[in-house]
Amino acid sequence: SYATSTRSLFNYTHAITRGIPKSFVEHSLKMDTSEQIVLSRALEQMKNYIDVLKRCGLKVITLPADERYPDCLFVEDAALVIGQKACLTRPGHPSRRGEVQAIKEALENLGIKTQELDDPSAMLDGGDIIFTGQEILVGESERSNRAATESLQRVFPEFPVTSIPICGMLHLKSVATLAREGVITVGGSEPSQEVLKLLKSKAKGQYKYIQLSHDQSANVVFINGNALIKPESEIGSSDFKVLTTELQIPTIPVEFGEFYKADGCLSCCSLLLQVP
Ligand code: CIR
Repeated sequence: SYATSTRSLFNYTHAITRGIPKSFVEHSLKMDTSEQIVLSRALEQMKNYIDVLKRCGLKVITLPADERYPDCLFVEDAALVIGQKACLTRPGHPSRRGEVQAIKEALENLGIKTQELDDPSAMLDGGDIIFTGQEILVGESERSNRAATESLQRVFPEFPVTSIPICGMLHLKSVATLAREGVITVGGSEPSQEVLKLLKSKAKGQYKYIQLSHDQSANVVFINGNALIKPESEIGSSDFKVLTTELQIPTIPVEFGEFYKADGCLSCCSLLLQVP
């Protein structure tokens, strides 16, 4: 069994999500602009995603979209929340900095204490952070830097903060996530294999690694004993089979193709919380 004493850290009561601004279609940041986002489909996929969060037992608070921030639906990037404490981030791309204020207010309204990064040179996107229950792994990317890692360590002295330099991907979580207690899924591209090597050599905790063929299959969301995964139509039958058999917990397929066109992964559209 993979069960560890950290189980309770992954039992959530609430999730914060955010509406999709119309500006998402044309103005969201995209590594590859060749595929046109279809807003109606994105809205449908978001609605279904929220339904799945509710099925996992969460009360979902959906903040209104802000047209000024085309990427504001990707709420994961604005904070790292562990228990009743949150560290607000300073998103690495300037167009996203303003997203954090609404998240700060929503967290505080729920009784979660927020702290800021204490170093003005810190840059951090939540998509670069994997909290494993044993430690905080932080991708050092084009969006997140060493100053943020060090600052994050001061906000969460109770967990080791381990920095993982990455390149060739947007975020650490674009290619690796904690799929359940003690289990990390990793994608199959060459840059992902580099990440796997670094995780094995630098992580302080002990993990089982599940290797997948496609990078986007590796973004799994672990909620209250369930794993949200992408459907077979998006990740192919072999990765789908690996996830549904090897995780050994119920898996829930969630379509997310419209968000992937803007480099969004399953985890990016929610902040998972334990509200007392
Ligand atoms: C961006 O480039 O910032 C957004 N278009 C995508 C952010 C995805 N965030 C995440 O996976 N945590």
